[in-house]
Amino acid sequence: MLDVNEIRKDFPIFQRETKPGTRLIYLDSTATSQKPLLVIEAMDAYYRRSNANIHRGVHMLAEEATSLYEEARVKIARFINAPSAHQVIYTRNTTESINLVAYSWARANLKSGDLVILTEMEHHSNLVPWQILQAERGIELGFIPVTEDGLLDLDEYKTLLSRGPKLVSFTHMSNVLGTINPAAEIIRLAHEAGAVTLVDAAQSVPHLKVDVQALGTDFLAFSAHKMCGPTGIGVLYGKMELLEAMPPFLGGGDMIKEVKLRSFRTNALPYKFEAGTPAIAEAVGFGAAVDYLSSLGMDAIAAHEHEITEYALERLEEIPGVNVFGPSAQHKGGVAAFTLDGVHPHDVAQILDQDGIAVRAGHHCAQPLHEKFGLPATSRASFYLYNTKEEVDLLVSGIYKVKELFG
Ligand code: C6P
Repeated sequence: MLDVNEIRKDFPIFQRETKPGTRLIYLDSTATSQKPLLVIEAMDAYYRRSNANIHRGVHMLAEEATSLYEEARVKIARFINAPSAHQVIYTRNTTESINLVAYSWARANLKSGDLVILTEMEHHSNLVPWQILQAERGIELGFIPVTEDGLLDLDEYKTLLSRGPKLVSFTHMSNVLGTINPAAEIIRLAHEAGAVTLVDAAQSVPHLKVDVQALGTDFLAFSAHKMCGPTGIGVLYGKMELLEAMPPFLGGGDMIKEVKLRSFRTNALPYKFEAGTPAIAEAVGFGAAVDYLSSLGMDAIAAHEHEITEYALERLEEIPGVNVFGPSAQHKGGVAAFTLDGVHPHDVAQILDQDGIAVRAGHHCAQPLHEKFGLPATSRASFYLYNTKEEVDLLVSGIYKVKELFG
C-alpha cells in the first residue's frame, strides 16, 4: 500500500493554505493533478542547464536537450508497454491526440456513410472532432448507450457492430461517472467487426496500469497533466502500420525529410507528426512524472484510489439529499459526481471552497451525458494518490455545512 503521508510531502502545493489557517483539500485531480517536486525540479534543471532546441543543432546543449526529450519518450513507451518509442507521438494533450486521428487517419480512410461508434459518456474531446467530420464528410455516428447505473450497454454495442463500423472510439474511464469500461473486450469485439479502435485514456493512464499491447488497441490518447506531469504535452500511441500509412497532421519544421519549393518528403515516425518546436521542458517533466508513478507502482496507486473511492461513496450516500452518479466502486475509478437536492452544484462548490475544499462544478465537458441524466450540472470530487480518508471526511462535513446554509 502507499504511504500517503510520505507521498504528500512530495507535493509542495500541499504546504500552502488557501487562507490563513485553512489547508488545501484538493479533490479535483480529474481536471488536473498536482505536481511532485521531482517534476518541477526536472523542468527547472532543464531550463537552468540544458535549454536548447532539439534535433537541429550539433552543439552540446542541443544534443543534451534532444537526449532528454527522447529519453522521456522511451520512459513513456515503457510505461504503456508500447512495442517501440517510435509509436509514441508527442501532442499537446488528449484533445489534440484525438484530433490527430480525426484529421489524419479518419480523413484518409472514412467516406460518406461510414459508421463511427462512440459512447454516450464521452468527453467533448471525443465527440466534437467526429461531429466536425460528420458535417464535412457525411460520416454517421452511433452511440453505445449508458445504462441507468452508469455502465455501457454492451448488447446495444453488439447491435451497432453488426452495421460494420469503421472506427470505435471510446473513453476507458468516464470523467463524470468514473466508470472503468471493459476496454479489452470492447476492442476485441470492434476488431472482430473489422473496425479500428481509439481509446481515450485521459483518465485511465494516470490511475490504472494500461498496457497497449494487452489491450490490443490501434490508437490510445492521454495527457501528462493528469498524471503528475506538466500541462501542454500529451501522447498519441498508435500501431506502427497505421501510423506509417497516415498522412501528416500539421506541416512545418521537423516533420520533413526534404523540402523543395513545391513538394516535401515526410520524416520518419514519430517526427512525421511533430511539426515545429515541441514542448521540450514539458517532455522532460513528463518523463519525470512517469518515473515518479512507476516508483510507486500503478497497482498500488489503483488500490489506494479504490479504497478512498469506496469510502467516499459510502460516506456521501449517508448524507440525506445527496445523489452520487455512476456505478458502484467495483466498476469505478476515483470520481464522485453528485448533486445535493435543492442546491445548485456551483453553490456547493463555492461554499466548499470557502473551507479550502476544491471540487469542480458544471457539466465537466460531458454535456450529452448530463442531459441523459436530466441534469444541467453536477459537483464532482475526484481522488488521486495523495488523497486521504480524512479529506473525504472534511468533504462530507463541508456538504453538511452547505445543507445547513441552504436550510
Ligand atoms: N477532462 C475534467 O475535468 P485534455 O484537456 O485534452 O488534457 O483532456 C481532455 C479529456 C479527454 N477525455 C477525458 C475522459 C477527459 O476527462 C478529458 C479532460 C477534464 O474532466 C478537463 S475538462
